Amino acid sequence: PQVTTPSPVVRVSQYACQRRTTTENQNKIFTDAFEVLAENYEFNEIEGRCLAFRRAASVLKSLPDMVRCLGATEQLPCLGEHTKAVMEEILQSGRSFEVEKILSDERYRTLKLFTSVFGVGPKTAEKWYRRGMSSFSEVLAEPGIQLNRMQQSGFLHYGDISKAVSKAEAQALGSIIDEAVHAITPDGVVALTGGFRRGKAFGHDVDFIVTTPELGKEEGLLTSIIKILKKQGILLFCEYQASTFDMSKLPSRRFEAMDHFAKCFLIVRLEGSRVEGGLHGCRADGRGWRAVRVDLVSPPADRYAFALLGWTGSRQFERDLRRYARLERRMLLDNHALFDKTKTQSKKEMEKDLECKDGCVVTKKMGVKN
Ligand code: 8DG
Ligand code: MN
Ligand code: MN
Repeated sequence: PQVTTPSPVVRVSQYACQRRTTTENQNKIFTDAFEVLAENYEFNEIEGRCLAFRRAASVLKSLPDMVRCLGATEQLPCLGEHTKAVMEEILQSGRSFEVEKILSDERYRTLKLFTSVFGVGPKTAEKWYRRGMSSFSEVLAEPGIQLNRMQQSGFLHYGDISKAVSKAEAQALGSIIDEAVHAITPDGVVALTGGFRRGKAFGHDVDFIVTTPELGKEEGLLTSIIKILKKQGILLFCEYQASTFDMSKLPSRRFEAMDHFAKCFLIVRLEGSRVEGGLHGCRADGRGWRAVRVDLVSPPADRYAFALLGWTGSRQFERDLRRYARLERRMLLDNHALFDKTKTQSKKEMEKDLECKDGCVVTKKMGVKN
């Protein structure tokens, strides 16, 4: 008789940075549903539940196979009752009533539409919705509304920048940035980061880190790149934020999602002739170019590793990496540096951390946003 050995119990870590995850998501049917729920909680400013669903999605994305019965989730971390109830419903009927209700909800649909515009966050979207608007044409026709520069460009290039950017397009932009940087300084460094560095085939933008090996020489690098792109006539939008980085002020008390390095958020005109295999998706209007969102960040060379790690993402991976550093290694990680906390932390803070670690749920009340 055949002896069946039980399949080995694979322990899945509660930390995304401790889980091997491919770009192949076998559990899209669940994670798509979770994302709708998370987003809806985000719109309603219920941070804890939003995070819980994002965390659950991240766990399912790391699994090599699709979950086919609820029993298979027993050993998995970060899946609460609500999450499991949604999964059960999907397993039984292929859909979730709660998710479908949200998807047909007027407020959710409107906020989702408005926040899809570059420069429009949940606050602005909510404001427009409350004033009774539910379409772009209503927003654009409303006399009392002052769009900022970013939002104007967001609407102007909406069709292009809401379309996914392909790897070939990211590479073409890479060579444009590369050329600009090397025209400024021959030893300049350009690294593709964000989703494309993680191996994704498509992205919503293209993220680059640019710097110089010589410390201090990176100052002014971004403004010089911007000048070159402008001169080439391919800069459709640019918001530049100068560096506010000060090593002597680190580590900052509160966890920071954003960093202090010089950065710019751009919309770049990309010629199809520069892209191997042409532009992604066929163009009905016969234009030979498309607009692409590009982010550039420019840390000093000695902060390069931390900036690269921080900008590679995913957001969940970054959150868990910092949480892992804090709770399992007693260290503080951000986009600038890694600090040993054991020397500086008070007893009270230490106890707080231990609570977080055991509970897995990090609430707002604890004052730790991660
Ligand atoms: P996508 O563009 O394909 O949608 O995915 P992504 O590349 O993972 O997302 P992203 O929104 O471009 O962000 C890339 C990483 O950059 C993400 O882990 C968060 C990180 N990041 C920072 N600081 C900042 C910042 O100031 N602005 C933005 N937009 N992202 C930042 O660490
Ligand atoms: Mn990106
Ligand atoms: Mn980005």
